[in-house]
Amino acid sequence: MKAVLRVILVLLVIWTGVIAWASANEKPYDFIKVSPADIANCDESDGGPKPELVPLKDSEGLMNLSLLTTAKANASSLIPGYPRRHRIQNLNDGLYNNGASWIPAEMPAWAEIDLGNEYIVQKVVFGSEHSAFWTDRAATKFRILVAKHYSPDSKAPCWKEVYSYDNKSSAISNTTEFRFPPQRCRYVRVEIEKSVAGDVRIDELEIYGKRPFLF
Ligand SMILES: [Ca+2]
Repeated sequence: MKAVLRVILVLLVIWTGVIAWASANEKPYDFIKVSPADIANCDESDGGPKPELVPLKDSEGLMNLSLLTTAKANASSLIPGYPRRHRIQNLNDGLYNNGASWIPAEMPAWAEIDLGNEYIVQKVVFGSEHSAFWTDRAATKFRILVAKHYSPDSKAPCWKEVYSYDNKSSAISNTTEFRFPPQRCRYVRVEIEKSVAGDVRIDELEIYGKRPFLF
């Protein structure tokens, strides 16, 4: 019995050492840098609020993986006629509010981020506008899907649903958190089926998580 306990103790010491080594040697996350020129390029000609900076990590230390230099946004469509105000790349440009947002050309719609590599993801954050101004274009029914391998078809078996929302009496206007059990994935998609006061707007699609252990 003592021998077994001794082995368990040794394994615990080794495991603790491995964790400490991995933490001390973790590479820094390579985030995009939002410049004054990026902020100045936002289209505020509609009189809406100025763009606001999106955080790089949350209060728990999870990273905003959408702002990694490897992350790339994609979407089902884009509303025409607003080449600066509404763009697909505005989904992860690091700026909140209408002047730095995405709106699809039609509903239903989807917006997604390819993180560039696999990460452990456990929270998605989005809203219509961070500082309420127009109070329109808010999602009322949507799903959050994750995948390790890509398909443009949300019904493809590579996509796994990790969160669903359906409440027409409580539209997602403000920046809102959606949590789910940690998932190892590269692609994160928000598929929006319904919205109120116009086709949905997402001013920033934030994805929070971290690297897989020892990678
Ligand atoms: Ca944005």
